[in-house]
Amino acid sequence: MTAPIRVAVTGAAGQICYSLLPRIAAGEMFGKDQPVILQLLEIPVEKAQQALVGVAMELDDCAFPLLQDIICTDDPKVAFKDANWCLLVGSKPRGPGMERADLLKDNGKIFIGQGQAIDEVAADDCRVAVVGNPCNTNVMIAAAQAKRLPAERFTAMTRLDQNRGCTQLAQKAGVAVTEVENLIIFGNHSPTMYPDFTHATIGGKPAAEVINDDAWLKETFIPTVGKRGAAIIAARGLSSAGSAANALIDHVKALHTPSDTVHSICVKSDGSYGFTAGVWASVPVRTTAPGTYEIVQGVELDEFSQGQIAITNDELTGERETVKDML
Ligand code: NAX
Repeated sequence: MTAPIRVAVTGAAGQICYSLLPRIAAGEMFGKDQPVILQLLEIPVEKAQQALVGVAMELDDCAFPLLQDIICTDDPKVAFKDANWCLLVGSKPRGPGMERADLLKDNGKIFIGQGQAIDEVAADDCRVAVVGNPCNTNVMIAAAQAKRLPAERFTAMTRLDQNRGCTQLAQKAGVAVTEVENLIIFGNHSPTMYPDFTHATIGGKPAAEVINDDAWLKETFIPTVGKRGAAIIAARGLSSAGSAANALIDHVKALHTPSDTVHSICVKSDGSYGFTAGVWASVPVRTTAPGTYEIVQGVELDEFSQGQIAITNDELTGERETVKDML
C-alpha cells in the first residue's frame, strides 16, 4: 500500500480551492495510484470555517478512492503538520483604495506566520508552492522564516502565465496549443512579467517566424498575457479560479515529475538572467528528481529581452525593499 502524500492547502474555502481540491483528490496532481490526505486551512472566522465544512462535505460526497482523510482547521500548525506539500493559496485581497505597499505588508504578516509554522511542523521533505498574491514576495517572506527547510523548497506560480501565453500564440498561429513549446515566463507574476516569445516554437519552428508579426508579439501578445487576470475579472466579475487551479496542478506535477521539459517557475534567484540574487523570479527550470529542480542556464537573451527583464526585476527588487523588515 503506497503511503499517502499529505497536502496542506490554505485559503481552502476560496474560489481557487473549490476548483483545485477535487482535482487533487482525484489524483490529477500526484497520480492515479497515489493516495492523499488533505489538510485544509482557513481563517478563524465562523463564516469561513462553515464554508470550509461545506467544502469537506462535498469532497466526502465525491467518494474519491484516493482521498484517505480531510482535516479542516484554523490552526496553521495543525494544517502543516507532517505535510509533504504546502500549497499557499489564501491571502488577503487588495481592497478599494489600498496601496500595493499596504497589500505587500498585510500579506507579508500572513506569510511570516505560515513560513514559521511550516518550518516547525511540516515533513522533512516538504515542498511549498505559493499562489496567493503578490506571490513572488510572499514566497520570499515565507522562505526567510525557514531555518530547517532550504530556500530552494519554496516556489511561486507563474504557470498560469505560461499557459495563457501558449494559448495566445497557438490561437494567433491557428494551431493546437500542443504545437507551442518553450515559452518562458521571466520575472514577477504581475503585468511586468516578460513572456519570452523569442525562444518559443510553434510546430518546431521559431514562433516569431511562424507568426511573422513583430509588432503583434511586442505590442499585443506581451500585454495580453500580462493583463489577462484583469481581463478575466472584467468579463467574469471574479478573478481567475478554474485556470489558476489548473495551473497549480501543472506547477506541482512539473516539480514532482523529473523530465527534460522546461517549465517556468518562480524560484530564488541565483543572479541568472539579470535578476537580483535573492529575489524570487520566474525562470526556466528543469526537474531533476521529484521536488528537486535546476535553473536552466544558457538561454540567450537579445537586447529587447534584457530590457524587459530589467523592468520586471526592478519591480521585484522594489517589492523586496518594501518588505525588507520582514525578511
Ligand atoms: P478567494 O478570496 O476566493 O479565497 C481566498 C481564501 O483565502 C479566502 O477564503 C480567505 O478566507 C482565505 N485566507 C485569507 N487569509 C488566509 C490565511 N491567513 N490563512 C488561510 N486562509 C486564508 O481568492 P481566490 O480567488 O481563491 O485567490 C486566492 C489567491 O490567489 C489571491 O491572492 C489571488 O490574488 C491569487 N491568484 C494568484 C494567481 C497566480 O497565478 N499566482 C492567479 C489567480 C489568483 O489571482
